[in-house]
Amino acid sequence: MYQEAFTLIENSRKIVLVSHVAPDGDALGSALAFYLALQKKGKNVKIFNATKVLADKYDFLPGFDKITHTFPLNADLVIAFDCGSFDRLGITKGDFKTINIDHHKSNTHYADINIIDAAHASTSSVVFSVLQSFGIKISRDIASCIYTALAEDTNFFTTKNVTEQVFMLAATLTRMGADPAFVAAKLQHRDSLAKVRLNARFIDTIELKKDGKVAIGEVTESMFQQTGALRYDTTELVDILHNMSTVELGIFILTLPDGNFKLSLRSKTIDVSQIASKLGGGGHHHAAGLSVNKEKKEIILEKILDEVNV
Ligand SMILES: [Mn+2]
Repeated sequence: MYQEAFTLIENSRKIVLVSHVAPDGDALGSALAFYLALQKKGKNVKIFNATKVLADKYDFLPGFDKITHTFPLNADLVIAFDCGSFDRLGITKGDFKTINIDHHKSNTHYADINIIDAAHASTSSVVFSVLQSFGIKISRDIASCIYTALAEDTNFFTTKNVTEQVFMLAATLTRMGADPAFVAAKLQHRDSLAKVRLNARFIDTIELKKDGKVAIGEVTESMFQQTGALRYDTTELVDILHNMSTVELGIFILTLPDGNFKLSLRSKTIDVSQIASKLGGGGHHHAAGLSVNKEKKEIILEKILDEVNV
């Protein structure tokens, strides 16, 4: 499959790299690593994301300023990163071939070539293998992108999929020039006061269900207006729920501008990927998400609670 992907890339004239909407560090780091690698190969390559305002904590990633929000014309190859389903790319199907590089168990294999490996802790780890198989030298900037993605997606090497191999990869990337303390400082020590104030409002909404085994909390549209926080300031809120000692499942509810909802699920043991997939979403065993129509919020919450037999 790596060989097929390599041939397709070699034969393509205009390549666009895309990651999922509301991208996290793994989505951006993976796409940027590939971008830098293809640029070095002399390919005509562009990097696109459908979300117009990206989290500024990623602004230190090499190539961040090259990300465009207008889908380039006349692409003959689109490569998707860290994205489990085509609709999360925020683009329409076109006259181009597709490659899908990901590590989500729930990935729907929507591309012409699908390089999906759920054994990897991050999409960037898959990207590392792919670039090595292509014989591309991993520069310091590429290593930094891959490392950042790996560190963030494993919650700084604390998730259940962190193995000896993950640390070996982190060590290799560090040897190649990634700087763990620099990355940690950029990602973790740059919160705005608005974000801290949003955390406080969110914490006030938390409710426990099922004898404290399920925690639900939400952020409404008015909280953004009250605090000045931005949508991407909410990505870690679900961890506050999941971090409580009695909680097996955290459910974070985010109200979207159109009144619909996005739910993020985090669990300690149960398979939330399966729950989310049944309801039209997807993700990993311990972390998943789904979109919910405004009329269906209570019904979907009931369904999720019914799935939890704790
Ligand atoms: Mn990922």
